[in-house]
Amino acid sequence: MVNFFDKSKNLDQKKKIAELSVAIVEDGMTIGLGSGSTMAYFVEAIAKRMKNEKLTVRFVPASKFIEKKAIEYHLNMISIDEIEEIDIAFDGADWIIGKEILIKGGGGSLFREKKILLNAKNICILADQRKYIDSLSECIIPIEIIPFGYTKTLQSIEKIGGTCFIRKNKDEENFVTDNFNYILDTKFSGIYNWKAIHEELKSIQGVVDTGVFYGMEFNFIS
Ligand code: ABF
Repeated sequence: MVNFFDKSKNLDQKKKIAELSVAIVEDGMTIGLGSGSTMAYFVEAIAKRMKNEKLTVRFVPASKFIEKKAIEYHLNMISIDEIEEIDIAFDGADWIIGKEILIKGGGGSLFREKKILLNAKNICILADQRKYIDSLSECIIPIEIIPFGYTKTLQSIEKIGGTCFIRKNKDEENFVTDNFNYILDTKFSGIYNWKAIHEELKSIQGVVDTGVFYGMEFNFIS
């Protein structure tokens, strides 16, 4: 089974990719900030660039984690509800399948990340080569669900072939997303049409969204 959480962090490569990516940012842009460890490096790198150049850039953070990082580096932030559109959204990914499907959500921010990417004119995915795969015969899909009645939602997902593990935090309590929801890390075995799985999951009452990202034009920086 492909396990999200079993990846070496490979931090040097992530840092290099992040430092490469900030060159794309232009004065006057509104930039979407996804979440994850590579994006934390991106915040550091863009803050350093902005210290040396006079750039006016606004940032739209996709998670409380990256918002905290951006505050630490004094980036000018704005809410997604205050802007028309995002010029470029930068984000990481857990798996990249054939360059048209991303599997995301290892950090638990999938809903907000998807909102940012869906409202961006351009999308840059920062990911080292390890994340590129041709297909996944087995994969863990993070699914964000409403806490009320979550056991029933879980049973509905298992009825369509998922094996669900409710994500726990470091205190062994149910992990709670920035939207006060739960995450079910769900294993599906056998080569699946991940788009069909996503659509089927989205039709289950109680499911907010899944970590399957597609139907967007992704640009990749590796
Ligand atoms: C985020 O980036 C999440 O969707 C995903 O879990 C994470 C993976 O990237 P990294 O390896 O940089 O932490 O967008």
